[in-house]
This record gives sequence, C-alpha cells and structure tokens, in this order.
Amino acid sequence: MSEITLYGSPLSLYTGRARSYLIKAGEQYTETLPNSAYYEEHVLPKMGGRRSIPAIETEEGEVIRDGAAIIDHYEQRCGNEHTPNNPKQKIVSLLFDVIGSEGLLRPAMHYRWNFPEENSAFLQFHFETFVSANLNKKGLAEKRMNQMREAGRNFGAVPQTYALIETLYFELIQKLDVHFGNAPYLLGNKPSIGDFGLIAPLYGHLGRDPKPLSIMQSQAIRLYRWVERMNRPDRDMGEFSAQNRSYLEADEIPDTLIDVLKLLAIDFMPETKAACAYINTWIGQQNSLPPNTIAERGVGMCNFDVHGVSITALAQPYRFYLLSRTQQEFEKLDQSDKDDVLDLFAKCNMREIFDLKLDRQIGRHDNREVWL
Ligand SMILES: N[C@@H](CCC(=O)N[C@@H](CS)C(=O)NCC(=O)O)C(=O)O
Repeated sequence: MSEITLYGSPLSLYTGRARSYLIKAGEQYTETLPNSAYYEEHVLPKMGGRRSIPAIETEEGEVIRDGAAIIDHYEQRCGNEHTPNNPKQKIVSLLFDVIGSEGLLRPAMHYRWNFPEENSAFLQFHFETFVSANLNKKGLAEKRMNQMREAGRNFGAVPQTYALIETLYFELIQKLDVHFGNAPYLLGNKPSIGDFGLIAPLYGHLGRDPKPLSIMQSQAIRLYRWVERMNRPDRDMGEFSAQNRSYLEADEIPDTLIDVLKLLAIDFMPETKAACAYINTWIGQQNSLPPNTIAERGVGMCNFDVHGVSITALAQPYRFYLLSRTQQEFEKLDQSDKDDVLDLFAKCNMREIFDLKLDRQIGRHDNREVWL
C-alpha cells in the first residue's frame, strides 16, 4: 500500500479536521466513504468496535480511528511541525483543538438540523451515500438522520436555546472574520493544531451545509476564505502581503484572537465546569470501572446557564481527554511561562480551564478512548 486511505465523508465534522491536516501536512491520501466490502472486512474489525469517521488505513496498513489519533500519528513523524514552540501559542493552539472539536457542537448541529427547507435535500443525498447500493438507501439514511437530529438535541440545541445559539454564533463569526482579516491562520501565517480543531465544525457543517454556508459567505467573507484555505494544499493567502510560513513573532497572541476566546468562553466555560462536575460524580458512583473500560461518548446530561438561558447537554468524557492534553503541556512549562499563560487566559475569562480535570484519566487502547 503506497498511499493513506481516509475513510470519511465531505459532510462529516470530524473528517474535516483530519482531511485538512493531511492536506496541509502534504500527505498523499485518497478519501472514500466507509461503505465498501473492503472497509467492512479489513478496516472496521480494527476500529475497536466503533464505526466512526474519520478512520485511516496508513501506508503500512495500520488502521487508526479518531481524528486526534490520526493527527498525532503524522505530527510525531514530522517532529510536531504544526505545534508552535512558544508557550502561549502552544497552549492556545491546543485549546482551540478542544473547543473546535467539542465546544461548537450546538451551533454545528443547530444550523444543520433546524433549517429543513434549506438543508433537507442536501442532507438526504449525503446520508444516502453512506448506505451500500444493495440496501434500502432511503430508509436507512432516514434512520441515521433521525439519530443525528436526536444527537443535536442532546448537545443542547432545542427550541429554548435556538436564539442564544444564533446570537453567540453571529458574534463568533464576526470576531473570527476580523481575526482572519489580519492573519491567514489563528496564530499567523502557518496553520496549527488549533486551526485543525476549529475547522471541524466550521467546514463539514457550518461552512458547507446550505443554510450556514450562505450565512458565512455573506456575513464573514474572511472567515470563509480561511475555510477555503484550510482545504487547499497551497498557501492560498494572496490577500496578505507577507507570504512567509511561520507563526507570529515573540509568542504574540493578537487582540483579535483574545476577542474570539473571550466570546467562546461564554459558552465553553460553564459547559466544561458542569460536565466536569457531572462526570466526576458519575466516576465516584461506578462500582467497577476496570482499566481499559471504554469511555463512552456521554455518561449523562448536565445542566448549566449561559446568558440566563438554561441548557441541558450530554456530559462527554472526550472533551476532557482532549483538554488533559492541553493541561499536560501547561504543566511542563516553567513557572514564568505558566504565569504568562495564566495572565493571558485570565484576560480571556478562561483562567480556570487548567483546574477542570476528571478524577480518572482517559487514554487510548485498541483504537478506543478508555478509562485508564
Ligand atoms: N472523537 C472522534 C469522533 C468521531 C465522530 O463522532 N464522528 C461522527 C461523524 S462526524 C461519527 O462517525 N459518528 C458515529 C459514531 O460515533 O459512531 C474523532 O474525533 O474522530
């Protein structure tokens, strides 16, 4: 085998993260839907019992399931090329990976599932493509779409929260638009791990489904350009005068990005606090959670308030698996760098993010996230 095979879909949030990474890292890959006999016989059995996308079969025939693990695999090989060396940029990059992967599911699911007039035909087409030709495409696609509609409600996108989700999303895309007017990527002229996390919701759902695509193209032109840029192998940054390929100098975190983080904190912090408390209580109640027990996607529903609106959402251990990677990098810094990072995060109303830890660590075993 000479090339990577990426099992995914244009529609998939998490495939968007792995694909963008492979493109920007210059890896040769072929993308295909997970609907072939080869996939069922040779790939799925090596995915630890979870049929999720993205998954890859590497050049050497190894199967890797999970976007973070796919990126880790190639990052390690290229000497962590997409991880900034400077402390603030490194931590900000990792935090954007968490927020992009786990913290924007409400707007992503809302703008996909709650605008049937604009999105229905598009979604129906794509969900049918997952189903093998010999099966009932329409019926099975409908079943899967209903499960995803339900997942959107479980992430907290319900009629009582629609107005809040939309207000926060419009503010977010405006702030990102300002940022991407000044810099082609989050941290300057080169994509980082944080850009790959953030592209997950902003491509597969919010930068591609008809309703949110029209919003982004009309309301946030520069953000839309970043979405395009993240999916192209060349630099694609002709509108910027500097064409070097490096992060901002002197560990700078521009004010435009601090404004984005402050806005994200409004929703991300209360949800992370509530989910952390909920999962820790859940861990305390488990009579038996032997090492390598699979950490399921959700362990129950937690409640929190955002701008006075009550939200109920799935408490997801995976958020803390990613967050622990940020916290571990923070712990490795010397005290003066830690102080600089803490000052920055205090400005973003995210100072407590380094204290929100689960009582039990999550790792990976047999291609699954497990309780260690
Ligand atoms: N943590 C995984 C999540 C993957 C995921 O949830 N993918 C969705 C599609 S975007 C899926 O395959 N869902 C079905 C499932 O999880 O079984 C990753 O980052 O790759």
